[in-house]
Amino acid sequence: MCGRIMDEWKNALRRHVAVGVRTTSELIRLIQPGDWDKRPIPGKRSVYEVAVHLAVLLEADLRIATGVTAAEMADFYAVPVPVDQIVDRLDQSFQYYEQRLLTGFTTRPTYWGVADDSTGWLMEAAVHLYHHRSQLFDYLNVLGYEFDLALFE
Ligand code: NI
Repeated sequence: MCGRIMDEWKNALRRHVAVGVRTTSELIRLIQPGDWDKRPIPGKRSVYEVAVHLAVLLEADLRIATGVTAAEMADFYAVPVPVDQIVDRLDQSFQYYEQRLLTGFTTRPTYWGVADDSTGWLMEAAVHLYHHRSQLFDYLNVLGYEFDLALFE
């Protein structure tokens, strides 16, 4: 692949992930104190759990992509994220993602045996972010939130 095309897809991916992060932050900032523990879909993640999952997944997925163990990921997920730090944690994950997007990284099979290259993992993390942003968007709608947010640019 020639350098210019490489830059094009990296720039495009960074732009779309940045939009996903910004709009996710806007949704998280809307959440009222009494709603964090609600489960709009019974048996599925709470509002808090979806927000924290969104905050860490860009970093988590790229760590998994480097072949870390299940125990290392359990430690990663066990770090508590207080409600008032979720947006900052999301920004931190985006910085982690952006740095690896720009510099590249070496992948190894996941602890459950899936192998992919760095491009595949960067795409996976992006669609994963948008998947859960949609989940949070739906949760807030079900809970009666009214907001006007442009989800795509
Ligand atoms: Ni997920």
